[in-house]
Amino acid sequence: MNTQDELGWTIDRFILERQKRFPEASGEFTTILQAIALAGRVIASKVQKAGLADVLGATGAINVQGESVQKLDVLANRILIRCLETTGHVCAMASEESESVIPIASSRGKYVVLFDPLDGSSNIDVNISIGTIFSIYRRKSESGPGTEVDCLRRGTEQLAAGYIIYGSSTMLVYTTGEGVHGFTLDPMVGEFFLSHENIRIPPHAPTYSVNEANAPKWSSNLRRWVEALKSKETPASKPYSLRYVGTLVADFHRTLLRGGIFAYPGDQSAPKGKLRLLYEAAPLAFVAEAAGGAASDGMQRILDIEASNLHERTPLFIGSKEDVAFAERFLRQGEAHS
Ligand code: P6P
Repeated sequence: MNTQDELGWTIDRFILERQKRFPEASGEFTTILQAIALAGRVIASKVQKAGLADVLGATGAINVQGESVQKLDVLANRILIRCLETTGHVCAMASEESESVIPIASSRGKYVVLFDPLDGSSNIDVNISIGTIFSIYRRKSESGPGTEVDCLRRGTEQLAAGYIIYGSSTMLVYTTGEGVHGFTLDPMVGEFFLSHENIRIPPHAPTYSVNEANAPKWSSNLRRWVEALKSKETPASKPYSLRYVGTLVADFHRTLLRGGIFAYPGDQSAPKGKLRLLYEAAPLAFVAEAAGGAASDGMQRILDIEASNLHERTPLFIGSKEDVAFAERFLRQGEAHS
């Protein structure tokens, strides 16, 4: 794309331009991506002034994850549902904030959208980056409101996936499998403009991102992996630095652009880790692989895992291909009896 175009490539122009390359592509799918971009703009406007408006803090409610629900979580969830249901092309949604599938009444929609409306919400009140993660599938059922059958999918079936990061700037990053593209919100114009075309993740980089406070609960293989990262025997042939924001979208975005590895492993108290397969790990895995990276649960490719329930968790190792492979070599060793 000629990004020197004086108008700039808005996400709408970009999607429509690329849609021309795929004559069979329906405008319906494009409309869904545009609805997500609209939701992102509205959520960004709420996040940017969260400290001023009465949207900080917790609602007092506890969500299906057993976590305290922050007001912006609820707002972001409602905004995404509203933007998507009005497209008329979505037959069902699933959200971290909703215990069960959100069916869209009398829908002829052909698509399903799964999302974490506001990842990292515990960081809202201390002005640390947060994000929205989304995943789009074509429905499996024939007609009518979508059901769990439409939502419990394998990551390789995704049509598109991406995230919006609300940070020093607001960026929307997505892929349909044909490259990964980033758009930065110009708040003066209220539009996302192409800023990072065809993002490629470096094959390795000397950065790892994991919460080492959990190390006492880790397996011996996991501990050996992290110790190896502090030696010169690494894919980058030098000791790695630790960077950890504590918001998945922020830690992943840095890893996508600069390389390295993010991990949220399982441990003795949570064998499947903390992160969700359907609306956190799988969409980011689609983005990582489309950018030339990798994503694994330590044993298998994230995108090959078929979900058996909406909110199931998975360990996640994601980032540069060589760094993920390096981690897998340790994790696949027979467990030492330690
Ligand atoms: P911990 C945020 O609450 C989140 O779900 C992810 O965004 C983030 O990667 C993870 O939890 C951080 O968890 O246990 O390190 O605080």
